[in-house]
Amino acid sequence: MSPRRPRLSLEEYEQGVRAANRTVLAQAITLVESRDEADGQLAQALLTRLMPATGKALRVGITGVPGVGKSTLIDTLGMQLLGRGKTVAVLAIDPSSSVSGGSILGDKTRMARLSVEPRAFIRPSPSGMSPGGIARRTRETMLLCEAAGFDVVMVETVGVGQGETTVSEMVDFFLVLMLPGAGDELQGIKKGILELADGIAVNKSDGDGARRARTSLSDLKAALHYLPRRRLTWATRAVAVSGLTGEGLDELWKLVEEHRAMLEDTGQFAAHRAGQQRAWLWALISERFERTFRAHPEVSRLLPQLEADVVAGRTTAPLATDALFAAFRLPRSDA
Ligand SMILES: Nc1nc2c(ncn2[C@@H]2O[C@H](COP(=O)(O)OP(=O)(O)O)[C@@H](O)[C@H]2O)c(=O)[nH]1
Ligand SMILES: [Mg+2]
Repeated sequence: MSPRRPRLSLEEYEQGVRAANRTVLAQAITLVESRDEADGQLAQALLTRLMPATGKALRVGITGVPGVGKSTLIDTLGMQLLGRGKTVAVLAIDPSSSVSGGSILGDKTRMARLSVEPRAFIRPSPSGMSPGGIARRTRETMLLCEAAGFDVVMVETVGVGQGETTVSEMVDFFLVLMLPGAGDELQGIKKGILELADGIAVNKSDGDGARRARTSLSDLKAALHYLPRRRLTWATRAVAVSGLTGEGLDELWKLVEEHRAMLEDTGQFAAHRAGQQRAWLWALISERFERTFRAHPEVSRLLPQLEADVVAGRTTAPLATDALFAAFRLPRSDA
């Protein structure tokens, strides 16, 4: 950890977070994100203490290509929710800003109204090196925000690679934003994401875009009939919205609430949250396992050459994996 950052005591972190002290909450998130081992131990102790205070927020994941209007929509929706007496935390994960932080600033200015509201909290996080563009500690950050008492936690991510799978595993409602007229994509890359979506919003349905958005919406609704359902009790629904004007956001939020009520009424909510916990466990196991594996002296000695051989086609990935696992001295998993 940076020597300039004073480390608070466990009690100070706990009390500060519980009291929704934003400075302490931000410091606690930095602690949780830290790769320093002592920080990691303190972070785990803090999460253990705060666990009983978590689980009460509505967790919403919002995904879509850069420029689709996620931040703008979150700003407007967040303001509407504040108007209804709710408190809102936003975790904005930005894959492009792991070094400079440049576009993170962009995100904060896109949420210009929300970012100055005392009952809102915005945390931009660089996704860094995590697979799929997910910040390494998004789950833990979400739990800290819950312990601070936020009613709604929104996670903004760019739908790239495997990332959206992970976010859909963390949230209660997974919303995919689309642009009007992006119909072709329905057939291809977007299909995988759409199958994970609880709701889809065709955004920028305003001005010149309104007509195209309506057309897209009916295409989308037709296409949704052919997608496999994620659960029997919920058919993915689509709405047209404008994050800029706020048009359709009421309907969108009703959808989120209806979905939540459905999970509770059908007794699926507890299982859903249990699934999130299980996914968290396995994410941590995978992460630690990979770290341990890479740090193994023999593995780290062989890895650069084997990786280069695989890339150049001199050996195959399965053979290289065999060699590495032999080096790691583990019985080979025949999966
Ligand atoms: N017309 C229109 N433009 C929008 C809307 N939402 C966002 N934009 C514009 O689209 C651009 C990208 O928005 P942003 O919220 O940063 O997208 P993000 O990358 O998905 O977070 C900005 O120039 C916004 O002003 C909308 O609902 N309607
Ligand atoms: Mg954004």
